Amino acid sequence: MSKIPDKLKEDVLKAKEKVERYNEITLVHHDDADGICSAALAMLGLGLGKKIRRICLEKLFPEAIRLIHSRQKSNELVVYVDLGSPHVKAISENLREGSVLVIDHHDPEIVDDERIVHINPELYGLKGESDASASTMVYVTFKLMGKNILEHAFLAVVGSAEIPGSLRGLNEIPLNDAEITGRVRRYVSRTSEKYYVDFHGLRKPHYIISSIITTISSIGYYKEGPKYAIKACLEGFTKEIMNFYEEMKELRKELFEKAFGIIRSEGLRKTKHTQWFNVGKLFYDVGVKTIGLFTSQLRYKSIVNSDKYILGFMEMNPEIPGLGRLPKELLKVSGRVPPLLEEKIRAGEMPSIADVMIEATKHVGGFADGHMFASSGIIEKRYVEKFVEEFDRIVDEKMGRKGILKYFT
Ligand SMILES: [Mn+2]
Repeated sequence: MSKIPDKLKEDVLKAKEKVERYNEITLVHHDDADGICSAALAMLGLGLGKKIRRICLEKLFPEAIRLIHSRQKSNELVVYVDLGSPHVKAISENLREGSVLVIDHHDPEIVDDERIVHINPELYGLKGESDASASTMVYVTFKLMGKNILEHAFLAVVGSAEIPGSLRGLNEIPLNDAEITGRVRRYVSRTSEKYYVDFHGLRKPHYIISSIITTISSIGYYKEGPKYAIKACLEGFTKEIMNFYEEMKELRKELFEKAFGIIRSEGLRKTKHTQWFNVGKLFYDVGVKTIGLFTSQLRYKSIVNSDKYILGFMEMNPEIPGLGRLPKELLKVSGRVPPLLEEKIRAGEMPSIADVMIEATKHVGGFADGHMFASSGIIEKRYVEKFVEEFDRIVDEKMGRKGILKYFT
């Protein structure tokens, strides 16, 4: 059982003081299952009676940070869950009145600002990608505050499904609590552990519940999907919500068929190191996660060249539900790699797709994140060709550097 770090206890005391001092709350959360479960747990911890305005974001756009804090009142606390840590500097710069609580597990920036309480496993010497999901951090925070959320520990187990392998570190705290309340059963075999969750009566492994929640929330992003997903966390999958889930699955299937149709008839556009396509406004009314899911599926198709990075673009609906409109015409880009290229990246013969994409987006005023084999970013629509050119150039540059290094090491 993981010990609770002293620094975390100190930060929770600071958070408690903020939560008690402010009577208006804006809760900003991510749109995947971890973000949804974090939001549901935060609502329970803050008190369902409290006035809470909720904003679900697919990405924490700089413009969104500006909008959120330009409207913040002096009696208002903005709580970020499952996002915010990588952007605390921007949050601090935009913060004018009121305070902020960030509870996240993504790689944090560090900022010295009394108005911001920042809770993140990485700040306590733990790992955000394995020791704690955001929902675990939210659960532990409110548990330490003395809030009665034991009965909802299972939500943190569902949120933790994004962490690969067995639940370890701080994730074991909600896991053990959920076992005590009988909402989760752990099955241990020689090779793995499985967690069966009693999700308001529906008994399924935690990753299945997690994927249902993500589909509802992200495919349904512009259709109040996040609201339904949080409602499901608090009340279960009612018939109404299950119908919505079926509709979203059907919608995704239709859109994917249409997108494959476009690619089959038009082919992929090829450059030295990339193969790319743009579905235009086809995914305009579903969440931007859709292009990532679609591009992932494309990796195994015969139309794909096994040596080139795959880049999928979609036009993004600039309206953020509950917040406002982003000022520019933006594209979401998802980068994936075919299996053979993945081997080359693993062997260090080709550069990590995230490394290339982070640099390439910067050159056109956008931003990106990700890891060796998958990444995503946002750029302005007018820069798509330039971005692909930059991508090619940066791959060459990184390969060249590696080429030279070979002789010296
Ligand atoms: Mn997360």
